[in-house]
Parts: sequence; C-alpha cells; structure tokens
Amino acid sequence: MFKKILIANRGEIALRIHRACKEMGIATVAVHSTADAHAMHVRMADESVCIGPPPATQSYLSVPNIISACEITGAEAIHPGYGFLSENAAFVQIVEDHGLTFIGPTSEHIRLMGDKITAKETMRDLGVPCVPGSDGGVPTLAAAQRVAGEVGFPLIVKATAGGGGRGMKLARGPEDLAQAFQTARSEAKAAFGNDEVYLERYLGRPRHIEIQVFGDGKGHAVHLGERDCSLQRRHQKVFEEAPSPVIDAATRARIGKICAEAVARINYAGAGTIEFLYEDGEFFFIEMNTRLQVEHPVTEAIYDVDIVQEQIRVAAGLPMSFTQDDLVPAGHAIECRINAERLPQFTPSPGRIRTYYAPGGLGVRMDSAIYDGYVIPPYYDSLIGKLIVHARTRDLALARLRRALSELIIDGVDNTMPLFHALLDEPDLQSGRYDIHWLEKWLARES
Ligand code: MV4
Repeated sequence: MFKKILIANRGEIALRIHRACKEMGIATVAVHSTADAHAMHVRMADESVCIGPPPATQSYLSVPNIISACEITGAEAIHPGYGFLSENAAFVQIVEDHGLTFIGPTSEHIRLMGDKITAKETMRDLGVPCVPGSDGGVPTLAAAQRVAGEVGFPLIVKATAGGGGRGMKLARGPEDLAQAFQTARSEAKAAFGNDEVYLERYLGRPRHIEIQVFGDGKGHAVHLGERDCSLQRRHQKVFEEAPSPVIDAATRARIGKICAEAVARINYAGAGTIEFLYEDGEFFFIEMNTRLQVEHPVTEAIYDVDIVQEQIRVAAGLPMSFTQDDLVPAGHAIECRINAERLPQFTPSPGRIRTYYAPGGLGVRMDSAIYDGYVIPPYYDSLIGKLIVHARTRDLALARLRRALSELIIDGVDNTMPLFHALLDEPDLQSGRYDIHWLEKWLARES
C-alpha cells in the first residue's frame, strides 16, 4: 500500500480524499494555490505545498508544479478528485513517466471515453444500449441529411470532443438541420479545436440515470446500482438520489450487469460512471465518466462502501474488497449541492462565512471544507458543501433531509439552501415524478 498520497484538488473533495487516506494509515500531501493557503484541506493534511497563484491554470492545472510537489514530498501516488486533471489522459501519462501512480483508470481508458464517438462505439460493441443515431462522425451536411432520413426528427447534433452538455444543438425538423449542423461544428471547433460532430435521435423527456461501476483493471468489475441525477440546471446537477424512484431491483440488476460486464471486458480500473438517458422504460447510453463523481456519497450510503478507499486499494494493485454478491443496497439516499450562489439567478457569491453549523444525527452526512470565518475565493466553482441523508425509505429520507436542512446554518454568503426548502414542498419532487427538464421549468415558473 502507498505510504503517502498527494491530493491534486481543493475544497470538499480534497478533504473527502484526505479522510479516506487517514483511515487507511496513509499520509497526505495537500497542494494549494495562494488563494487557498487557509483552506481546511491544507490544514488537515500531513504536509502541504503551494503550487501557484489563484488561477487554476497556474496552480491546480499546473502539471509541472504538481509533479514537483510529489518529488519534493516523496508522495507515491496522486488522487485527482473530480474536475481539474481528473480526466486528462496526457497528465496520467506524465504521472506514470515519473514513476508515480495515478489513482484512477489508465490514460488509454480516459482518452477512449473522452472521445464521445469512440466511447459510444466501444459501448455499443460491448452490448450497452445506445441512442439511435449516426454511425460515428458526420463530416458533411449531406451526410447529416442521410442520417436524418434514417433516424428521423427531432435530432441532436453533438460534438465528439464535447460532453456534459457542451457543444450540442437541437434540430426539431428538416428545416433546422443545416443551421444546427453548422453551428455545432463551428462551436465545437472554437471550444475544443475539433469540429467533428455526430447525430442522435433527440429524446424529449428522459431522466438522467447513471450506473456506478468499479473495475480492478484485471478483468473483474462490479456495479453499485444507479443514481438519478435528473434535477439539473444548465447541465449542473443540483439534487441527486439513489436508488432512482423509477428503477426496480430487476431493472437495476439487468442494466447493472450489462455495465459491469462491459467494463470488465475492457479491463477498466477503478471507479467509473456510465451515463444513460432513461425514457419509457429503456436505457440509452450517452457518456462514460472516468472519474470519482461529486455525487458518489449517495451510492456509498446505500451500498455501505467507501468508494475512495476502494480506488486507492485498486490503484495499489490490491483486489477489490467486495464481490457483486456482497453489494446489496439498503434504504434511500439524497444529496443536495449547496453552492455559494445568490438566487434566483445563481450568481456566484464568494466572501466570508460568518457562521457555519453542520447538521448531524442518524443518517446525515455533511461533506464540506468550510468553517466559521472561512473566505470563499472567487476563482473556483461555487460548491461549498454537500448534504447527504440516508434513511430506510424515500419518504423517510425526504423527512430527514427537511430536518437536516433546517439545522444547517451558513451565514455570511448567499447560498442555495432556500432552493432545497422550496423543492421539498413540491408534489412532483415528493412523488419522484421529474425528468431532465423539470427543474428548469420549475425555476422559470418560480421567478
Ligand atoms: C441528449 C438529450 C436528448 N437526446 N441526447 C446533455 C448533457 C449531455 N451529457 C447529454 N445531454 C443530453 N443529451 C439525446 N439523444 C438531452 C440532453 C440533456 C440533458 C441530459 C441530462 C441531464 C440534463 C439535460 C438537460 C438538457 C439536455
């Protein structure tokens, strides 16, 4: 096992990784920008290294500075968390070239899934159900029109190098296709330096359901069920739950087995998430994420596993600590993302926290790195905490969430707590009847 791990991230996830390391008897190295000198992850870590000025490009994304921090401290492995360098195949290559271990999948798997066309082809060939659409890239408008003739409308044009909602254009009918195709291409070129696009049938009212998978890199893999992440605003998740209100045990076992077998076949290592759109009882693969996800705690709650500790084990060459038969979900978990943002526009609201009080009690988990007097810097994303509740049933989890939210105090900066109080009063949320467009429509009505 590793003796020392460098955590190449900040905020709540840096602290989350530190906690996993400590329970495993592993020393931690925090890295930080000058803006994060007083951050909790820096204070908790066994050692810390300042890696640059506030802009992430010069600190949390600086590969030479992070590699140097490993060499200075003798850290043997790097945990990237989410965002930043977590899905950067070139970084993984450099880490390995320096004799260090990247805690995550291989650079080849990251590259494969980063290209959305090769990801989809790979998944299709492995038996994972995909959205009907073009066979690979669509180079010309004439080719797009041919695909449209086969697949029908509405269609969505997606950038091969995109993902997470970036570089998508909808064509509702034939009259929209030329514009959608050209705009998607030029936006993809500008955003990613790659103008390749592909076409898919547009699903009108799906849910976003993702399957957590975990592989040992040696042909064994398991699934840890699904998360329902349909409640999103501008492609940012807001509220996630597991299990999904619309997935039963038989359906979970069926799609889970397909996903686990797929990642086993490619010798995938570590945690991964296979994203689906789910409509009318059918799953359609859209993307695979090769990182630890923000919302992993809801899966941890119902499966009683520590996903970060498992990532570290597998990166160290140890076998997984469970088999599929060991993984039996219990109860229901919900996560609310608390952002330092001012409603109703979700305007970033950095500044000093005057009072912070974290809720507690049975089935309540607060993942946050804030504290009384902490100053939220303006340079990074606005996530300041995740409130996760777990209870025996969905109704009990909702009641527990309401109770925990009422205990949570964050004074000094505007934040998204009031959104969750309001959402909990909505019958559609209480009944679990929502799709990927529900939240945006509700927000438009409320404001
Ligand atoms: C789609 C779609 C409808 N049909 N693909 C947006 C993020 C990216 N991961 C995939 N996205 C979508 N792909 C087809 N064929 C609708 C969306 C989409 C969406 C997906 C998940 C969660 C929220 C969303 C909000 C708008 C659009």
